[in-house]
Amino acid sequence: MGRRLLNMWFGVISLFPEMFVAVTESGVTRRACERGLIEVHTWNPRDYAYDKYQTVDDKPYGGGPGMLMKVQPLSDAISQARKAAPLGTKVVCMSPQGERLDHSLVTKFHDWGSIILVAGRYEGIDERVLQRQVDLEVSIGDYVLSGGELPAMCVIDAVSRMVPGVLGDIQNAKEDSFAQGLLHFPQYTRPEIVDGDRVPDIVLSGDHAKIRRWRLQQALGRTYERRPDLLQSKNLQKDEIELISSYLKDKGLDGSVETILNKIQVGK
Ligand code: 21W
Repeated sequence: MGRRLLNMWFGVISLFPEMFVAVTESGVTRRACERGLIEVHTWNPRDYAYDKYQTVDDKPYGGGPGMLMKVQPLSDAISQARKAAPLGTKVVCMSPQGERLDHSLVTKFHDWGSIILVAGRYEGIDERVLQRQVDLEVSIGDYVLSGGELPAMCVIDAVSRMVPGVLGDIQNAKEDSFAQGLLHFPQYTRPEIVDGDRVPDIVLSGDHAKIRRWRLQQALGRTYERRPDLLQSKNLQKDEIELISSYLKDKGLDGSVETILNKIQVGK
């Protein structure tokens, strides 16, 4: 039962395991499954509900709208998944109350080598399941979804991209924009002109040093304009500030170094 080093094992607890074909049957994650670079296994709490109606939900004590996932079927599904998982596999519950998913958390999950993702439905999960069987709660952002399945698939997709071989030789996860901590530069493909809109001359120049410099300038400038929060922890070098300055001046905006530093430190 030896998992080849570097590959990733995903266990999923869900009342809708069929949703996970979105990762197992499409795109790079499908190829990763076919080549054994990732494994996605599902356990359905419904299969561990033994009453006539296979009940998996119940009313909240203390009242309130909606239903909760009841303890026993969910708890048994998690226990079964743990038995099949590599020893020491952590259990992560997708939850609006969780820590926000970002690139560093994705990297941490990849380093674990295996993970069990719990996708909840209804209005939530009995707190004792979280206390007894869950190591960490993770949210994908401050908006309300109908369940934890789409967030779990976000984790599977993002972590899978870090597994060597999943992206092929061309692409390198380390060059992905969030690995760099910057937004991506603008990209263009044929044709050269679309309704009079030209691809920038530099990109067509064939001067790769210049193109690299322009892309860095665009990545820094866009990050400064759209996500200044990403630059706060980056400790920008003088030449990087200069690139932001020239980016802003090219657009007819205030490119003074003082304004730039101020916006980055204050954060917006
Ligand atoms: C959402 C369950 C909200 C319970 C009426 C008014 C997992 C998620 C989820 C869900 C509530 C994630 C309420 C970002 C998400 C998830 C289902 C609580 C209270 N009811 N990341 N207010 N967003 N969502 N509802 O929704 O399971 S990770």
